[in-house]
Amino acid sequence: MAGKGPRVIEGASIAARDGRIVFVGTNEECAAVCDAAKSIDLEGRLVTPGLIDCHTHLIHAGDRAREFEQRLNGVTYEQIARAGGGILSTVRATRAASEDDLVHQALPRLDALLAEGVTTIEIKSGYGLDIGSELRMLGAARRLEHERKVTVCATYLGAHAMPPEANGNADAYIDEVCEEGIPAVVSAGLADAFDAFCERIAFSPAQVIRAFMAAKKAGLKIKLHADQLSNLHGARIAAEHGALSADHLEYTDAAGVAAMQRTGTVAVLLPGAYYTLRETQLPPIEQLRRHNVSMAIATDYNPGTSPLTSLLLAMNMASTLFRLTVDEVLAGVTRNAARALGRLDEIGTLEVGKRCDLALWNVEEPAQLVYRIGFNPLHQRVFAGDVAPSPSGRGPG
Ligand code: DI6
Ligand code: FE
Repeated sequence: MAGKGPRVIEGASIAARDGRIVFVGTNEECAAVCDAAKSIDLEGRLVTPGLIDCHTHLIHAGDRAREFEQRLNGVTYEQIARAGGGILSTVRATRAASEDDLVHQALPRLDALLAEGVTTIEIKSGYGLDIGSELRMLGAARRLEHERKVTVCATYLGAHAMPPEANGNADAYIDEVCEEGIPAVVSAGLADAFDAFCERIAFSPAQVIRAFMAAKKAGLKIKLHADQLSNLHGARIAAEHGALSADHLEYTDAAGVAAMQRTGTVAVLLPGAYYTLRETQLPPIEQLRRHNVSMAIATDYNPGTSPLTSLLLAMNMASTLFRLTVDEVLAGVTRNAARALGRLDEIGTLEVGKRCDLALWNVEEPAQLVYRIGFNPLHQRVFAGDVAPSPSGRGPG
């Protein structure tokens, strides 16, 4: 697939030099212009850009299996959160973990994603909620780049939940995020973007706006967890402040969609959280489509509401639960996911000049990637031109 719409080129060749794509076209055209030092015959396999998981909370300690059980017994996510469980139980475990612990606990989750052809992942902080712990989470996220062949985009989710020591004073906590947290992560060079959770159980629109202003002033891009559980007009607020993306969007209204269209804010859809929470309110897919808002799909991997480390399953859910087409799903984990990270000039499509991040699949057509459930047809992953050993252990060719 290359160019504007997802487009399948039959009998295609891709050439790369120094980690970048230098040719995409037909085999015949390639034979005329390419002088390959090394070539691999993919025997008709489908090649897509390396997949991009543009919204995860991959770094944390502990898990929330108990809480999962409570929810099965009828307790709601909101009730658990208000009783000091939920996000805060992960905060306690994460604060107690070293950076090494955080890296080691995240690696199996990362490996599950890489095994499905993911080459770029966004990772948020937000389970530390004090400056030291947030920096440790972001440091651990960055370290994953040294442990594996993957690009990590790190996001400071300083306004995820209120830390217990804030004693319910959200305004004072937001002051701390603005005056100390943002400057600390920026001077450590540990974050590309800032994110917040705009919700009744988290932060109000006014508080989010205050944090956005500080983040933008410090040179961070912004994103927002918007309208997931109720409509606080998060999508509109995100768009009006120039956010790269507004994520979740189950309760977004027409004004929110229109605002996103005006500013080109990407809609990041997270069917894993929708599924886990047994949500019934669908994001406004048809309106997003009609307004040409770019839609991305991500796992939202987190221990509470989306313990999902399969982007392929998120893709299947996006089609079955949200009714996205195959083309929309593929764009959602490639081009539009790149856009949601502000990296479309670098990754997300197969175009000359971009990094040669590829997923090579044991399928012939894109629909086969989306419709299977619990099956991984990855043949090989290519990161910056580097062919990783295939998941089955077979070499290339
Ligand atoms: N929305 C979510 O779904 C997650 N965070 C957020 O802002 C939940 C995080 C958790 O429950 O640990
Ligand atoms: Fe999230």
